[in-house]
Amino acid sequence: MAEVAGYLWQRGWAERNAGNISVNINEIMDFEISDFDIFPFISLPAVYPNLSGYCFFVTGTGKRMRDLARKPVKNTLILKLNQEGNGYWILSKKLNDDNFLPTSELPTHLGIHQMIALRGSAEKVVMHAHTTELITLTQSREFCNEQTINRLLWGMHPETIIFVPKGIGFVPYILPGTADIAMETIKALQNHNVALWEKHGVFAIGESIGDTFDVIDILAKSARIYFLCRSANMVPDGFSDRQLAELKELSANF
Ligand code: 2HA
Ligand code: ZN
Repeated sequence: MAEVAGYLWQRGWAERNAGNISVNINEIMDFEISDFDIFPFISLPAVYPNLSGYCFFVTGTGKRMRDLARKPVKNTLILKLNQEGNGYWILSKKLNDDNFLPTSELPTHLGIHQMIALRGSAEKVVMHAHTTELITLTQSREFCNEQTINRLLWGMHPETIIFVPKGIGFVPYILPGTADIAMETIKALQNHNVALWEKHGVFAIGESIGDTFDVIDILAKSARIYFLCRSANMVPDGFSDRQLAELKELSANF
């Protein structure tokens, strides 16, 4: 997580406290805890029954990716949901420690992890970043729909359709941190690995932190090629439908 947090900062996708990451570490947290009273307990505004007892490694609220890159322990926490799935203990802090809370986007992160648990797929990581190139696209109505945005991004570079064959799901602007944006993001991630929030950033899911970053990086590269063409006063040709179909076929064998 520290390595990728450094990349997010270097790419300019994590200004100030922007971005957050959560990892489902349930499979590696297999020890028993006898005394939960020594840990801070926080109630959740929603219930996540499919995450009952689950453990997550998450970035802290207000923490900076550039700090996390150097000092991961000081900027992250480990939490464990209770049996009801409506609250959690912060296992990495004692009651009298200098506590901080998980990311402000926790409702969206948990909602996504719950969707993954329900369908039983292998993704463990949820990553949010303020990917400048992709945000820029959403500043124009013209690109604020899945069809246009995916056709454009796939057309810029062969790897985009190979590694992101499902494209991105588009989420129209909603106030961040709310139950509404969580719901729309979960919907978008049912058939995509990346959801693009209008005028804000991306939410991506993947099996490892590295792979999740890679998908965001590939999409941003496509957007960058598009903008470089436009700023050189060129209208990019993109790939033809036939070329894209051929690449998609190739991706199926990857
Ligand atoms: O973690 O990016 O959307 C800060 C944010 C909120
Ligand atoms: Zn954000």
